[in-house]
Amino acid sequence: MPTIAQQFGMEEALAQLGVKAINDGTSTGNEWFSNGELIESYSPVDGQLIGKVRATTAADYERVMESATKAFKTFRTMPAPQRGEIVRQFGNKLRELKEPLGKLVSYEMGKSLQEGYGEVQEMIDICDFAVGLSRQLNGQTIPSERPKHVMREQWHSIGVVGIISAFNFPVAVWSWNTALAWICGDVCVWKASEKAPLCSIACQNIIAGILKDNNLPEGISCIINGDYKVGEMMTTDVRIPLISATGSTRMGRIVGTTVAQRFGKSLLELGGNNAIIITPTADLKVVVPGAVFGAVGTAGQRCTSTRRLIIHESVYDKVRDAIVGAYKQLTIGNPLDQKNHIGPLIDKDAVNTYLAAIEKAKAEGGKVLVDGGVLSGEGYESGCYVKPAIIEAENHFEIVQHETFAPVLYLMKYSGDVENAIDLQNGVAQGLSSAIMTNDLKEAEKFLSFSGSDCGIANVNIGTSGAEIGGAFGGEKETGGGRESGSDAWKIYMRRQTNTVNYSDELPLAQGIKFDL
Ligand code: UN1
Repeated sequence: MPTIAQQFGMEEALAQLGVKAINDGTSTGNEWFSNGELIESYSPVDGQLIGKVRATTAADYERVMESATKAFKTFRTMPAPQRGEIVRQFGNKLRELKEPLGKLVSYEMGKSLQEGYGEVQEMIDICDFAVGLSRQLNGQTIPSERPKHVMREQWHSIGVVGIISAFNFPVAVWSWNTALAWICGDVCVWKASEKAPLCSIACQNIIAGILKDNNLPEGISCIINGDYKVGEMMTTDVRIPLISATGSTRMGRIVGTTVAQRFGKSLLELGGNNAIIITPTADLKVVVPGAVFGAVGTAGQRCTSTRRLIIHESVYDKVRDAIVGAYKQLTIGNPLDQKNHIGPLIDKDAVNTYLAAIEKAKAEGGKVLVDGGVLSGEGYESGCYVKPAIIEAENHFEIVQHETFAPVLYLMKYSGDVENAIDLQNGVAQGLSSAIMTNDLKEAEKFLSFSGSDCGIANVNIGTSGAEIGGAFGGEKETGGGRESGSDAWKIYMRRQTNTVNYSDELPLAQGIKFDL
């Protein structure tokens, strides 16, 4: 019997991506070195060892930072549209390698192959976006109150950008940051998740080839690997003016305070507790796929995953039955096999967290509508496959107030006006994504108004996950307040400078102050 890796051409994919059995986990571009311990990457798909990555030591990190700080000095002098050209080539290379890279994401992280390809597509999309943006890093001119004076604003490169990414989007989140940072003239140091380190090797190989073809120096794209201690090297390092970190609220609290203490900037994209409000006029044809994909897509391991459905009492039974019915159609198994909807959780710790959440919800009075549990037997040998669960619960339950990175969906009722649903939706500490299903214009606009959803993302007749790259991505409250990818998120990768130029022969002071000598 061929193994899953053989059946789905993983060996060829790894070879195409330059991922070896043992890889150095530290790189400044085309140079690779690493003196730390080996991190083993096991696939949650079949429990097999895919490869090993050598972690970054303090000395390796120093070498990276020397290279990055040096590269910044030249990279920032390159005209922004020329930097855009590099990102254009990177996007094209990703188009060529979409299949192997999508497969690696799926096999190392466990998301469905479709979602693995989707993640690479997100990388391609952000590259295209960044290429256009490389000609639009515009400042403004501002009327001066003084005669013969000009005021303007410029955006300058900021320096070395430190990126800390999570296992659930092991390639896309890196590219959201790098594509923008590079066109802005910054250089990047990426600490990938130790749960998906091979993805970082593959990405670095892709960009390193492009940098080499363009005779660009080492240090523009760097990777480091290891546990949180390697991340700490960056968060405490005054040479890194911006840390962009994706992960749990617990991690973000530590990163945010550490970076703030040294007056660095941070872009935090942390936990979500995303709800869909389902109103009496909601169309079930939209509600069911939206809610189900939101809750079980990526096995509930997106920060945008749907955790709560807030359903109007008048349609509660109908919506509940439709969702429960749809769960019966779900197939769980090898995510590389496109007949399956749901792959495994990332590891056994995640499985234990999932099981504990279900127990806690029950203990708090939750009523199980679709029972969870760990799957075993043929195809489930990794021990990471779980059944998506649905639990009727109350918003104030402690477990409902927390983000559990697993497919556990809480159902709750609201009565009366949509404001009551919005109160429930906002009644959590997190503020990433939210949605309303309605055909009532007034309800939709209330939800989007200043007194509506308090989240960074608020959708109408769309689920909570699956944002496009063109919008600014991120959330409020414990989600951390950062914005990545589209809109004007590029500004965080630059520093703003206000210039006032006097072309008169006098020195008039602002605010009309007289200072005669
Ligand atoms: C994440 O889970 O960290 O909106 C990012 C989405 C994806 C990105 C999720 N485009 O679901």
